[in-house]
Amino acid sequence: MGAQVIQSGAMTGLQQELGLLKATFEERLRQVMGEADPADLLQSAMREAALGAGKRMRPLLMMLLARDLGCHPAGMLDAACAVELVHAASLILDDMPCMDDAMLRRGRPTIHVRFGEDVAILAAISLLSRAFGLVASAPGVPADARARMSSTLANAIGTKGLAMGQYQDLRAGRDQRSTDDIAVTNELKTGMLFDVAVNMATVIAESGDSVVLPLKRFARAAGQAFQIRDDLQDGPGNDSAVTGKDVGLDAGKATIVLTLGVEEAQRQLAFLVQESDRHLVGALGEQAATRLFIRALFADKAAPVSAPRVAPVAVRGAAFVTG
Ligand code: GRG
Repeated sequence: MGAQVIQSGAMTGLQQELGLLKATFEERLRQVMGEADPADLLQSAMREAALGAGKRMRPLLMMLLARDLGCHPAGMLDAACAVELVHAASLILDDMPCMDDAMLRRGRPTIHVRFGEDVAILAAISLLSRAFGLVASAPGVPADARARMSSTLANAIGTKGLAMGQYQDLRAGRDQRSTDDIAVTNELKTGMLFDVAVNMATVIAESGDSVVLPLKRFARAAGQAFQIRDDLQDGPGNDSAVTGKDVGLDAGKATIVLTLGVEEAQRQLAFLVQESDRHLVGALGEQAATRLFIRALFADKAAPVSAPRVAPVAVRGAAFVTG
């Protein structure tokens, strides 16, 4: 059964389930971030970055994957919070004047605009620290699984992951680059947290290679798709009142959208979403809730136009640490 014939009843069921998972996640994240203390600027900046109105795509993906792999989603809660905190730290840093110099994020002033650059940097570091603390002490998860998850997260943040992807984006992003080179950057800065989500879910579920390998391929395709989706939101025709963030910051940068044009980028995106679905079916079967989630995530941007006209964006996974 292709993604296009998934019944709408299944979609309604998913929406209900997602609502419950999201509420459970938000409650745990609020607990983790502690009571508000307006006198403590560092804690306020951390809370603002973590508790702002994000889509929570990564934690929801992790919890749904856990469920599709036969585990209780609650077992993923602290690991899911950890990944969201790493994501929040990356957004703080990405928005700073020395990087993208953004003013608006999730419909509100960016963290450095509101709290100052000094507090923003310290908040990002403290969120990373809290993330590792959560993984190291995740309740109900065996010690060796916690150690593997910590290692996965550590690898994903540094020179084989987000930091390197961001470095390439900032320092080579203004040069003319091949779509393959841009894809590697996107894999590092965006795809890596999809890979972490898959790694953590499969570690907790103790999955074998027949599940892990197709899920890693899924992570690569979905990560590429997600970055194209994000780039499409930066271009003409978007309104920051709708997207909640500055529009036009990518002008002059080498992105898939600016290199191939909006229409071809949409075709590439649709292709990558199909690829993601194919790998999800291979790993989890046709009835997996994760399939519906991914389909819904991209529904607004992956209009099924036609097949890509240039070679599809590489989904090589060359940059990933494992698999
Ligand atoms: C040390 C964690 C760390 C990072 C240093 C700054 C940096 C290196 C990396 C930046 C990576 C980055 C921001 C990539 C873009 C990923 C992306 C598409 C973000 C948008 O994610 P959404 O749409 O945002 O899920 P919401 O607001 O919904 O959570």
